[in-house]
Amino acid sequence: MPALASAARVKIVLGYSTYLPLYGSRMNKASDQWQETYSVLSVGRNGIALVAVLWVLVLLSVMAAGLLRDTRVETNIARNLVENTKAEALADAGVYRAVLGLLAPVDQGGWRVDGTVYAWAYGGGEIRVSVQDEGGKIDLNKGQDALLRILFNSLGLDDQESAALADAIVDFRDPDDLRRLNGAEDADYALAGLAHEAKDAPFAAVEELHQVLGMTPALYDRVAPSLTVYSGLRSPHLATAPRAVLDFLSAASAAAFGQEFSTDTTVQEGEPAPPPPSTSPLSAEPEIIREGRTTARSRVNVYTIHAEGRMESGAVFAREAVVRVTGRGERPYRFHAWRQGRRLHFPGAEEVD
Ligand SMILES: [Ca+2]
Repeated sequence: MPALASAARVKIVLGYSTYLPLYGSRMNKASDQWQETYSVLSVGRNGIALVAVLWVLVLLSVMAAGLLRDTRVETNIARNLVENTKAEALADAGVYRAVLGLLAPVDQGGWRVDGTVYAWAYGGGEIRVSVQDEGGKIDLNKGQDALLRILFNSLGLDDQESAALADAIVDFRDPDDLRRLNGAEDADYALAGLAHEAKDAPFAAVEELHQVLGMTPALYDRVAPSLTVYSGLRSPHLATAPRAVLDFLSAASAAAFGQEFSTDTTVQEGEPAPPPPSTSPLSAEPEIIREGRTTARSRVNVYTIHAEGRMESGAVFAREAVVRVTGRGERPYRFHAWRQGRRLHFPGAEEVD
């Protein structure tokens, strides 16, 4: 037993002694492999993690940049909106200041109505206003067809086109359905595929000219500043006529048409061109920066006020209003139209959307 026990112990010892080194070497070998594999895996994992972190950083940077840009754009939009609203308020203030100027006669400090440009500093910006006497324009409801023909002729239309448009305008406003030689009544509008007919009633606004057969938007833009529905005069009051009206009248034959126009005019031949707008600092009171040619006013008492407000940021807003000034009672003036106008007095300024 002792021998067996000894042998067993030896075996056990041997077993251990032979096994343990073996086991140890296996363990060591496995451990080495593991270490090797692990180190390879470890390097791979570290690399992947690094790449992932870099991608996340890139993604975050892109998101941050996008957010920053969006914020900047929104801030700009908000600022532009505020500036544009301020410019609009300035223009509207200019309209009311002009009405005040129209309530007084010119010789008592009242405003001129011949397109003279007034300017003053106000509310952190600048206001420029001009007033045009509607009496100086051609009345769409009263203007004779001959006058309308010359008007379209002077804009480059040939004789036939001019006659057609002039007749179509008269047909549009006259109450009957009798077609003039070159005109257009209901049947012609239907033939042209238009949904509307001739109005057979006076023009309520110059904009209705768009509905007249043969009128194009481009032609309308050119002719509209010379037209009105407020004067009630058969021929324009020349003293206060806008430059466009005078130009076409002077281009026409004075011999043929001169006697058809009213002669209460102070228009002088060869008058100097209006001076350029002043660049000196403005005062808070309206002052003339571009003079017209007359201090006359027609007896129509309806005026188009063109007012523009400009902020220091460059935001500009143009307001156009048509006002009838009576100076009587509780309502000494009444607006016929109130719309956004085209920029005339601040050309080249930054457009703010
Ligand atoms: Ca008619």
